[in-house]
Amino acid sequence: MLIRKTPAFALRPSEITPEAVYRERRRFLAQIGLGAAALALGRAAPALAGEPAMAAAGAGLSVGKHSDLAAGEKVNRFEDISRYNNYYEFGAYKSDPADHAHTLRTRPWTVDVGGECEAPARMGIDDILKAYPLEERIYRHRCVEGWSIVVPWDGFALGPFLQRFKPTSKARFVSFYTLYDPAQMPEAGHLLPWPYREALRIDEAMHPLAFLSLGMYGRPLPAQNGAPLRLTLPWKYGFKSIKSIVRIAFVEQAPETTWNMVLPEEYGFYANVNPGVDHPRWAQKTERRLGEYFKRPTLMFNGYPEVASLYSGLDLRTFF
Ligand SMILES: Nc1nc2c(c(=O)[nH]1)N[C@H]1C(S)=C(S)[C@@H](COP(=O)(O)O)O[C@H]1N2
Ligand SMILES: [Mo]
Repeated sequence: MLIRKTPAFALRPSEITPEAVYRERRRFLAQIGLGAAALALGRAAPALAGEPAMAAAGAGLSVGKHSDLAAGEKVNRFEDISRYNNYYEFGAYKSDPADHAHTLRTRPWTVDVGGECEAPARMGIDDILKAYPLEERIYRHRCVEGWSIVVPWDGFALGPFLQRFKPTSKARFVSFYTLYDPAQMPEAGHLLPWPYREALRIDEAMHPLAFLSLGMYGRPLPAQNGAPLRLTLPWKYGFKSIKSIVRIAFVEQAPETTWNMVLPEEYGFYANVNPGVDHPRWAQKTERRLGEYFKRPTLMFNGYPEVASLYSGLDLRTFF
């Protein structure tokens, strides 16, 4: 069986590359007489608040409210966030999505919303963009592979958007599906069951932190970051934050989710960030912030304790 053989994608060669790059860089700096502290500063210093948006491509978004929900932690540079990605439809290396996702056509784009709801609808992306005032939220993002980033996302709360389709009392869960089009996505067809799919319990989806991102750094999302719209769920491991959504379905039974389908022993439905529960291949106690050298402790719920009440009935040691 696939799962027992340790599939090729489980290796994630990209996880090796950054370490090698850092070691090489450290050796080089040591040779020219700079130590580890200078190394850390060398990458961290340019991440000034105003810089990323100016470096980003595309027309600016009109964003109203700005909320820093990462406790003033330094925002990563746009160049890092748009060139170090997980988007398996475009390849398994961190640089693949940036190199290949330009083939993704984000106009026209529609999102079908249906299932257990009174007002199913198909919405065009430009109507979704106008549905609510855009706000900026600076969130931490923690990937289960052990790296993390801080990103200023532009979009709006997921809950009110879902409410407009009037979910019925049978809507206990909500599913999200990424576009599946091998003509635009060179690697869709290998590795995973497609389309990529994710799901939330309905009360998780309605939590005010659950966010629908349409942009980042004040610009429309780059394709590699999940254009034209993706989820952003800051208290969950990154794989829950599904990209390039084309379909949303309200359902009664717990839906299938991509990584849980492939490796159920490794990826649970909830996938809340929890430093107390290790993934079989990656310890979760610490993480490496992109652009920093030293690891930092991982926080319960990724530092968003306000979601804890959603899980009061669950044993968090078993609910990965
Ligand atoms: N459709 C789709 N969505 C996806 C993924 C993917 O491979 N395909 N990868 C997930 C993972 S593992 C992470 S960590 C985040 C990465 O988002 P970023 O590239 O914008 O940082 O996207 C998530 N959403
Ligand atoms: Mo991830």
